[in-house]
Amino acid sequence: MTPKFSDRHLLDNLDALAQIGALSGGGCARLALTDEDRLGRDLVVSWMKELGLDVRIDAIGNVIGLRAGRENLAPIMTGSHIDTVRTGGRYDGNYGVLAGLEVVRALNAANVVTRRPIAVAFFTNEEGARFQPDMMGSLVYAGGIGLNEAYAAVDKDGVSVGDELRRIGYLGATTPGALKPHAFLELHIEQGPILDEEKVLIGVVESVQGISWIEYTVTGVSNHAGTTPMRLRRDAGYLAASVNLFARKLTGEMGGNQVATVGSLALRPNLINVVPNRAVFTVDLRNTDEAKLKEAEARVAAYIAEVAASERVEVEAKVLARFEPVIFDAGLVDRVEHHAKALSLSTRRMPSGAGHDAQMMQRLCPTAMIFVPSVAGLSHNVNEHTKPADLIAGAQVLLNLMVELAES
Ligand code: HGY
Ligand code: MN
Ligand code: MN
Repeated sequence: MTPKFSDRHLLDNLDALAQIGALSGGGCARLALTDEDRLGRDLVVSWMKELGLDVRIDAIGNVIGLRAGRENLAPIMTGSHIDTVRTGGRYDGNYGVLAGLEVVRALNAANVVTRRPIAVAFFTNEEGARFQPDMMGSLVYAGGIGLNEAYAAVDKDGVSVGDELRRIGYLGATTPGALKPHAFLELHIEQGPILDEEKVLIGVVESVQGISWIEYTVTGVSNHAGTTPMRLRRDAGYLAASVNLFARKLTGEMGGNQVATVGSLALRPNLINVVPNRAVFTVDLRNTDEAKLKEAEARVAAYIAEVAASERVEVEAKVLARFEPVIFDAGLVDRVEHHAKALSLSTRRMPSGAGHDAQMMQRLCPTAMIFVPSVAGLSHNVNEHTKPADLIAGAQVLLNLMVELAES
């Protein structure tokens, strides 16, 4: 008999977690390793302990709650993240972690001990909003970067990951990745408009698109806004602004899945009557096709070099994150589709436009993702919303699939 779970707990816990770093409009802000993140971590750890999970914190602050199985085998793991962006919604990441806890609650309520252990995890700094790269905790877990490289990452104020982990009390003792799952599942909101527009209930995620994050530092010459003729300007802000326009034009020319975002831009001295002598901005490029992503990167770099020469400014580029597209395990993707259809839920196969911890876990074990619709495709926005019935449906698919895998 496959256990059903209590809808109330999932919705109530999502609500309770969203109160930490609450934003008007219903979202929450818990940037990685801030005090808000610590409070969110403490709350979820307390829920893990209430459910009888053996809670382990690893050396990059990933937290794993383990439920023993009948046999001491590699676990079936589910998880996501509970850190958010500054304009975070309440479902991004949080939903997958809390639904994982509901899988445990349902098994406890049904007094079911599965053959394999069950693990529920949240990973450190998935968002990459404060420290880069994103998916940092799962990347360390999967052996993608070393601990020291992760510890050395600093935010805009020069504060490091290592110091912040220590400060909030989450620099744990276990070795990241020591617990290698037999399979990994991540339940997540789509964060895009496809399922909502097509009125489909479950996204069967086959892949995650490639991600390129580059920070550019432009150095020009500050000058008087009124007296300096245009021919004499070395305007750092002009280059930054023109890259944004170029990137938008480039996506139109390339078509397909190519997207481009200049998400952060800081000018100095940032005054109305001074030609900026410094601009620091980021370019986020993504594509499901690695060759096309490389083409987009090359065209942006060539454009920047051209404008830098004509504007006589210096440009320094720093790669903040670069991940190739990831294809999930085909057999596991099929099982996601099977369990959704077995619940008479409409499905469609799709790539993920957003990055996720699952894309790192696929390096370690067969991995797949389950999407539920985002109303109007909104995410990284306080008005992010998914209908309660859709949240419950996605969690039931997760539960049914995990029970099947935990008996394998
Ligand atoms: O940027 C992303 O796709 C993820 O939210 N870190
Ligand atoms: Mn997320
Ligand atoms: Mn996110």
